Amino acid sequence: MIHSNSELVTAFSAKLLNMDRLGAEEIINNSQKNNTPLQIVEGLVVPALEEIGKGWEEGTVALAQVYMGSRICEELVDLFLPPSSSERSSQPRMAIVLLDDYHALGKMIVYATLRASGYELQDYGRLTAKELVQRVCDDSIEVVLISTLMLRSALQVKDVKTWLLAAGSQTKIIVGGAPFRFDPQLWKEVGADEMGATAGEAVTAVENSMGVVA
Ligand code: B12
Repeated sequence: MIHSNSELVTAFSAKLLNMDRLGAEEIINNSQKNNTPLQIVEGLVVPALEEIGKGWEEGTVALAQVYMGSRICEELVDLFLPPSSSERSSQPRMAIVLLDDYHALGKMIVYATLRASGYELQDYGRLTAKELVQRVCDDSIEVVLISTLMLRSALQVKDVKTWLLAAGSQTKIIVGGAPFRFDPQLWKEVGADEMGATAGEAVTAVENSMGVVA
């Protein structure tokens, strides 16, 4: 398993930093022999991008490299995460959204993972808090998954919760993304019902909220 293989993560980050898409793809292809797609995402792609992000904070990596690295990952993840499961469950009515943020990769992975795990859900793309509340009410969504990578966006979940309650909606909110991993109490502070630190945990969070919804 990739788990704890920091050398492989560093090798993968180096390919991303050099914008060597073929080299990055080769590492993923080799990893597929002993790992599930989700293990590759959680054990290789996420830690590599975090390593690159640290480099950016420390000033050793340019924003263009962060951007290109994440674009390469988006393309590769799209290739190897299975698009769907044959046994789809459409219960409860669910949607996923990127809330006023441009960090799209996490949402894309959570969406693909849920679909691969048998859930059907709508992809709302990127919306503001106001737009999201409108869509959730119009579509009678029971569980909404919200991805944010910036703190400013994470705090807007509070508005979503307040406006949903004001509209009489009982929709459960599941949140995830960097701010919620950095501060383990934040999901409660913004009024979410569940939080997932990884795409795998998104599946558990949906199962938990189904218990609540039923
Ligand atoms: C790649 C990246 C970018 C890329 C994004 C490209 C893209 N298409 O996504 C680019 C270069 C564009 C970018 C831009 C910026 N970025 Co940026 N970026 C990152 C970086 C390095 C990695 C993010 C990433 O893609 N990770 C890989 C994915 C797969 O992981 P993930 O999103 O966390 O998702 C996983 C889990 O969190 C979870 N998950 C995610 N969503 C959800 C949802 C649910 C419901 C559940 C259950 C789980 C879940 O599952 C996923 C898979 O395991 C992070 C650093 C970090 N530590 O996260 C900074 C980071 C998020 N960026 C940051 C900032 C500040 C910016 C900019 C403002 C920089 C600037 N000055 O211009 C801009 C803002 C853009 C905007 N307007 O939104 C900050 C945010 C800090 C804060 N407190 O708000 C971070 C944390 C870096 C830092 N430490 O300063 N960035």
